[in-house]
Amino acid sequence: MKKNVIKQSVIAATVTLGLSAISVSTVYAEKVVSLIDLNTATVNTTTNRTTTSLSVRRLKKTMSDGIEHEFWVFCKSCAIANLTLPGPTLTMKAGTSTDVLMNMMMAPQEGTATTFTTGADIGRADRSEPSTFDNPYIGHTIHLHGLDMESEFDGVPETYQEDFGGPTKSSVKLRNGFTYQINSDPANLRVDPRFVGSHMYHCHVHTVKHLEMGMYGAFVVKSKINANRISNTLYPNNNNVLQEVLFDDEWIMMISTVDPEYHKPEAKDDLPVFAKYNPKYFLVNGEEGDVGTTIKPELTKNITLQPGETRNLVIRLMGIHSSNATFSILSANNTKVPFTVYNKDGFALITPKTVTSVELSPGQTKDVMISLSAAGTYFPQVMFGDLRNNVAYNETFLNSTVLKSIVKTQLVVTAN
Ligand SMILES: [Cu+2]
Repeated sequence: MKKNVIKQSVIAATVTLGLSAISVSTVYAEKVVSLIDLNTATVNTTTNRTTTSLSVRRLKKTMSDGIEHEFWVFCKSCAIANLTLPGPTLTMKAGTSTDVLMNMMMAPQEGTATTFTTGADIGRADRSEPSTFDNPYIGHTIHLHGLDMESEFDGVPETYQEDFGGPTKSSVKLRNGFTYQINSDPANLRVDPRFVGSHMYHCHVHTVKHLEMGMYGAFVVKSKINANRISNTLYPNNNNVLQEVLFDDEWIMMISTVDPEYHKPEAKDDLPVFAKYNPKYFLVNGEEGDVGTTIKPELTKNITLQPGETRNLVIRLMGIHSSNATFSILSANNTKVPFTVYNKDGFALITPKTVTSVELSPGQTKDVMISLSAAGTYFPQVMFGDLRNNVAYNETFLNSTVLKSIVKTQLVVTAN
């Protein structure tokens, strides 16, 4: 069949709700998370491959109830002012290769800090007790969630083949840093064209604790043919002609939860706290929702339409939460607006599905698209529910204090 490339998707639900045009004088600042294109990173002169170096730092964050909690976040430029939860968004083209260096340098993790001054450990800092390196909770890794990686580069300590000596949790890779090769050589294609879509990366050391502490970020695979392809699949239009579906704008929504018990310094090793998860804070892009009808600027997306223009916005839902989540888009008069799901877990659905809400389980991603052709304001929102019974969290859940368990965001479409 003829490949017909057109800009506008015929599959995505075209939304013309006749919302009254609003005059928007305020330009909100969407939350800025740094974007690292792994393909344009510095070329390492020894390996001749692009190399990006990530580190880990502590970030103190004051939540909406005024309580400060500690997080651990990935960073590239790690001055305190640059630290974000989630960590930087990583993007690369399918069919390319790159290296990501996990450069340690965060202390302490789960104990008191010591900075080493001698031998090969100079400058390295980690906890001082116990004095052995047998504690599995020293160090960090980068795990590309859902991508096909060789176990050596998969960031899962339990399956490392350390120095050909078999798996060990006290790997030098965890302690001193390690270069993860993300390859796409033809013989061993690991980031292949099927992966075009949304993925996530996270630390896989003592995963429950380190995820909870904030060690995650978006990993977006783009098509080499056209970076604005929503997937590498061609879809039939109304005339049964295959065509690519392109987006114009993208909005990442990293969905996560916080149980403060996990953030206490004493929450380490395998304490009983890890058996019971009771989130108190619910986050989209590291931000709690606001109360009532107020929407935080950080949770606002602005789209401007030129006369007669339709723009396709892909919303990349990434679930790194430890609960259930339901995503929907509300109109200004509270009706659910349809959108189309194209990818699930970074893989194209055979048939895109137009719906008015989607569920997102822990570890899932979904790429959904909405076509915008008229001025108006939409309210994409995430409702959180208990993983054990899918009951929506509310203020009296299990007698614990739960804050703002619906995170409302805002999509402001302005027509020129
Ligand atoms: Cu970690």
